[in-house]
Amino acid sequence: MKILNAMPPYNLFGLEEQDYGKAKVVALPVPYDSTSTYKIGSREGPRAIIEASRNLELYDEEFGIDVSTIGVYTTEELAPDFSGPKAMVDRIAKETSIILDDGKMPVLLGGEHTIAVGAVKALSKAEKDFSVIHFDAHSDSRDELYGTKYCHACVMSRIREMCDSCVSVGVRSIDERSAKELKDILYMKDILKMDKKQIADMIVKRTRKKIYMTIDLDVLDTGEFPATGTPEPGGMRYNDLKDILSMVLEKKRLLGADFNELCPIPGMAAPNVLAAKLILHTICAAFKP
Ligand SMILES: [Mn+2]
Repeated sequence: MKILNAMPPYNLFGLEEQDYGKAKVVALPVPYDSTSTYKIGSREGPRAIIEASRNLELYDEEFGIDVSTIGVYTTEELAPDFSGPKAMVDRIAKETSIILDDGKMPVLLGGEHTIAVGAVKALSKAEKDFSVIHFDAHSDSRDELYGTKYCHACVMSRIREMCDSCVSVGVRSIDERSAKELKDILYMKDILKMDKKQIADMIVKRTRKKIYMTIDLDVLDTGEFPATGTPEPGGMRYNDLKDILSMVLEKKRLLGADFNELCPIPGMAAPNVLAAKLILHTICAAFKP
């Protein structure tokens, strides 16, 4: 039974039409935060993003398109695998592979950052010659933490094993060994001195035509985005990040993306709306005519 005056359906952007065949984008909600080491709660992230997204205008004024015309299909929430972090990464990879095999762009809604490892694992089987663009306050370059290599602090170490072209942007938290070894990091301290165009150009120059994007929302400044499990002060502004994404996607082909580490604060809607709007903008940027 369908009531006459219903609120928008419960899916990303509250779209009336959920036609998997026609959809170009498939949103996969992953309510998982089992390896989080500081504030837990990012398992509530996908739900908060979907809830906020149902209250947005679907028209992106920058690109002049309505996201509903692109076709976005939201799957059910992926259940956690409690046999361990590696099993969970494999489970995410399996679901992402199905989406890729169907010729659709996966957009994962986190959940903790480890979800990106599963997505890139699937992508590395389907595609060659792609780069990973990583926005994050943290380098996520530990080899292991608390007995697992599949922890939120090890994300980029695992991704670098699968993809030889990565760039991390906005980093302001890194251990000494990583800082000495890694050459593919654009630190926050350096990009602060550049304008948006220079930052975007640098990312474009360092990456291949085909890209995967993993966006840890804690790359943003804690003033604008306090809702995260591992906050670091001194981050990027929303408008800067949004414009940099527009400029990068102008030159690149987006194969997939994940938005992670939203750890909702009860009663505070703004960070959830920010995350939802950034996802809407990214999808519109990727599929603009
Ligand atoms: Mn982070």
